[in-house]
Amino acid sequence: MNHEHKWWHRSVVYQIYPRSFYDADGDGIGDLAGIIRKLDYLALLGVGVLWLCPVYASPNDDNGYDIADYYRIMDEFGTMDDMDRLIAEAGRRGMKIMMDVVANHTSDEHRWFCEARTSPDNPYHDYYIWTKQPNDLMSVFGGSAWQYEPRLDEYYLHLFSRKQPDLNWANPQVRREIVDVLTFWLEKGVGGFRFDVIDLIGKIPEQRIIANGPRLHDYVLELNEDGFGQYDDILTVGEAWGATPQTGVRWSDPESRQLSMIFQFGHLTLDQARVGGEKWDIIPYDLRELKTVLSRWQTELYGRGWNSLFWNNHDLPRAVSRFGDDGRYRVESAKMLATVLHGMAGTPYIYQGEEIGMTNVRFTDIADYRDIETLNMYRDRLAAGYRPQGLMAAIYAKSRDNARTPMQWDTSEHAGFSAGTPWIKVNPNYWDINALSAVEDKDSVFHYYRRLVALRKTADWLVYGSYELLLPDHGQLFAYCRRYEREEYLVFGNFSGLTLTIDPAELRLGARSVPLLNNYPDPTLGENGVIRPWETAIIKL
Ligand code: TEU
Repeated sequence: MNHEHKWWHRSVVYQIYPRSFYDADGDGIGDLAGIIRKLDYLALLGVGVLWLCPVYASPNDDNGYDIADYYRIMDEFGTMDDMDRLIAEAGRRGMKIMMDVVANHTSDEHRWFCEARTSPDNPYHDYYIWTKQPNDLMSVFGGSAWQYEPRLDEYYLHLFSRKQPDLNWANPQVRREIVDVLTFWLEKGVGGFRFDVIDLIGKIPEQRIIANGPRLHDYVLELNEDGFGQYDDILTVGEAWGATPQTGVRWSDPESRQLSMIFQFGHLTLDQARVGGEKWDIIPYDLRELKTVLSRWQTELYGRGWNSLFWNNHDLPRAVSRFGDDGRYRVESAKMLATVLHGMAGTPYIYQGEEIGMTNVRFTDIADYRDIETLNMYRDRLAAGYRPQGLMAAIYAKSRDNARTPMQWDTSEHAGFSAGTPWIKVNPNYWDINALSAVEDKDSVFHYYRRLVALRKTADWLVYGSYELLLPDHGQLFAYCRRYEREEYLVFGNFSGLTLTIDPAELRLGARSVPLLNNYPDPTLGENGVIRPWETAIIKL
């Protein structure tokens, strides 16, 4: 390793979707006071950072990813006093707060945009991106990315919803404003930032350059040097759908003064049609490809950059439903996915509910869905002649609402999330799957995650060891070795419900192998080389 050790090399980040985490005041919407009440639960899990999805004032066209004021808290979530209290109370328990910075766009209700659309001469007009001649760019949420503004006889760019106009990063004042936002939150004592769709800020729409624009890294350098780089040890992570392992090095090598790490999505787009397909056009994924993608990131960033490790977030379906078995082997497969991910080099992220093995949801009535992306897709594809049944199947597999149903706390009404009526229905399986029973059961997914989180705090091999993929052509088994100084560890996971037979020597297992963590008793493959359904282990060789 050629670079300095950082506190976040040993930490695990827990992502909170505040709207669905815990509702302390009974209005059906999670809030900051609710997060404060659950801090002891999070401290028990052992995580070091809490990433909050946006909590700023917002009309909620995209659940807070449309910010109307970066300096105010959303009314439903509480007040700035609550926020200060959350930072302090988390800090007392050894946890830092990571803010979600949505700076590619604002809400159309942001003061800047309200001014911008009044006149081409208004100083805020140039905070956004306008044209007289819209091209064929499409919005991620459907339809044209250009919206006509009759008052100006111009169109503004919105890569997301019409209520999310894109900021013009070529304007130095815009960049100054965002640095000011960062400084405001840093002064409050937050420990990190997650930058929403950061790879889009260098766009040149007239040339159809959207991700990875030519000045992207100059802008990020500026955020670093003038903003968070002025403070010690800030953890930063950028959402970068368009990243490759090569650009990943640039993003995360400390020498290029960009971010601590990025979120890349190469492993999470393998189950969508390759040619012209969107996430809704689902194909089965191939484990060999999944291994190739994750292994490339492991080896290419080793000693140069730093990886983030995640299966889940607020935009993605639940991993246990997507890559595991959310029925009979739910517990085994949730532990397996956790092991294979946390066994790698990088900073792991746990999305709320993942630590108890929460699953996808199936609402039979489209009216029970809330997500703008899901609802727009359903409307547009229905109009284009798709069958409702097929659309519902795609929604069950991929809707962002799979991740957004309320956190399941206990077996009381609405899973103990709210004393009121939740803004989105709870998953009815909360009888089986909830935090209270997980904490009480020492063999639960929760306690397994706890052990993984704890291991990262002490095990140098886990944090700094090299990575080598084993059996790359095996279609069900994901196995790799980590090596550090004279120690060697095996991590394996069976990504199937099949019983596999593997020669123990192929996994370098020998008489001296000692299991550290496993989801079945005695995972050393015995004499017959048997790996059971969804079996996983970490073994010292
Ligand atoms: O997501 C970026 C993004 O491109 C998503 O729309 C993603 O492609 C899609 O959700 C996958 O299904 C970020 C945020 O994480 C997301 O919640 C926001 O809606 C989006 O930016 C706009 O701010």
